[in-house]
Amino acid sequence: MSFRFTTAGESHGPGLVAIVEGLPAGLELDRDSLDRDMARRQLGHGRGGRMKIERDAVELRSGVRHGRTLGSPVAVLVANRDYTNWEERMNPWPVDGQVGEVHTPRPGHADLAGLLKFGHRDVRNVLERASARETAARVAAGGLAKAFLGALGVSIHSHVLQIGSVRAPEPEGLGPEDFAGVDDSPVRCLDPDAGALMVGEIDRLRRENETLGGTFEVVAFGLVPGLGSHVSWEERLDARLAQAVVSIQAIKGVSLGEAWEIAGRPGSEAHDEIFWSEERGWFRETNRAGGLEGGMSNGEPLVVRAAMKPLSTLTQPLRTVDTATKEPTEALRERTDSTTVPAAAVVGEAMVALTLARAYRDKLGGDHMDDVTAALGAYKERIGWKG
Ligand code: EPS
Repeated sequence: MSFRFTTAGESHGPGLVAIVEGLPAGLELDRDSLDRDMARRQLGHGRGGRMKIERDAVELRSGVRHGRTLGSPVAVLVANRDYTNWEERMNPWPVDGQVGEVHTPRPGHADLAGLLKFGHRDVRNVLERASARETAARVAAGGLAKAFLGALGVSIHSHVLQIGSVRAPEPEGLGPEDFAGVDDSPVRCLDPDAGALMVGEIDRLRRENETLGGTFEVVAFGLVPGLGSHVSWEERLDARLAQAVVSIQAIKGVSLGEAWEIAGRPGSEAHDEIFWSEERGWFRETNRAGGLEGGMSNGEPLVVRAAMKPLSTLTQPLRTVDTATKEPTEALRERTDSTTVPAAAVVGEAMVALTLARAYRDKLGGDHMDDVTAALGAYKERIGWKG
C-alpha cells in the first residue's frame, strides 16, 4: 500500500477530515504531540478573531487502537467550533429562510476562477473550500507522518525568515536543537531582533488595513540518502516536495537549498564537495543543495523555503466586479488575519513530513513498524551510512 492522504471540509462547515492511508501497523502515537502541532498552527502574531473561537484538536476516528496504528486507513476529524455560528449558512441540508449570497470575488483568491469553473452563483461555494482553514486537516495528517518519521530518526522543524519587508539574518548551520524555542517567538522567528521588527511591521500595516506575506524555511534532519529517485520525473523527491509545499494556500514560490543564490554563482561555488572518513562515513562540509541531488535525498539536512503572498481578504478591499450585476464594486470584506506566515511554516512542516513519509514507505515497504525499522537498518548497513 503506497502512502497517501486526502482532506475534506469547508472553513465554516461542521469540520475537517483527513484520511491517511499506508501507515504501517504498530506505530505508536502520542495524543499530546498531535494536539501540540494543531495548537502550533494556531499561533502567530497577526491572526484574526477566528483563532479565538477555534481550539483545534485531533479526533481519531479509525485506524488506531490503544495508541497504535492498525495498518488500516487513519481517519482524523478536526471540528469547526465556529460552525455553531454558521449552521444556517453552511448546513448540508436545505434550511428555512433566505441565506445571503456572496457576489464580490476577491482579487488573489480562488473566488472568481472557482465560480466560473464550477458554475456556482454564490462565491461562498468556492471560498469555503479554498480557505486556508483546510490546513488544519493537513497538520493533523502531518502529525501522523511526523510520528512515523520520528520512529525512523527524522525530525522536522520550521522558522520564519521574512514578514513584509522585514528579513531575518541568513541562518547558518542550524541543528535540531536550534529550534527548541522557536514557538516562543510571536512570529516563529529564530532571530529575536528581527522577530520584534516583524511584530512592529504587522501592527503598522494592520492599522493601514493591509495584509502581509513573507517567507519561511522547513528543515528536516536525520534523512538517509536515496529517498526519491533520479530515474523518472515523477519519483523525484525535489519535485514532490515542491508540489506539496506550493499546494499550501497563498504560497507562490518554493526553493530547495540555495536555489536562487546558486543560479548566479560559478559552478565551483555552487556544489557540495564529497568527503569520506572511517569515523563519519560519507559527508559534506557545505549544504548548498539543501540535502537534494538528482531528485534524491543525499543525507544532508533537507532545506525547503516558501514564499507566501499577502492574504487576499483585505479590510480595505480592492476593486472587483459584482458577478450578478457585472457592475464595478469592492471585493468581499470578511473577518481576516493580517498575516499567517508563522502558521504557514507549521503547515509547511506537515507537507514536508507527508512527502517524506511517502518516500520512506516507497523505499522500505513493510506492513509492521518492525519490518520498516529492520529494512532501514539493513539499508544503512549496505550503504555504510553512519548518519
Ligand atoms: C481564512 C479566513 C479566516 C482565517 C482562516 C482562513 O477565517 P474566517 O473567515 O472564519 O475569519 O481565520 O483560517 C482558519 C480558520 C484557520 O484555522 O487557519 C481564509 O479565508 O483563508
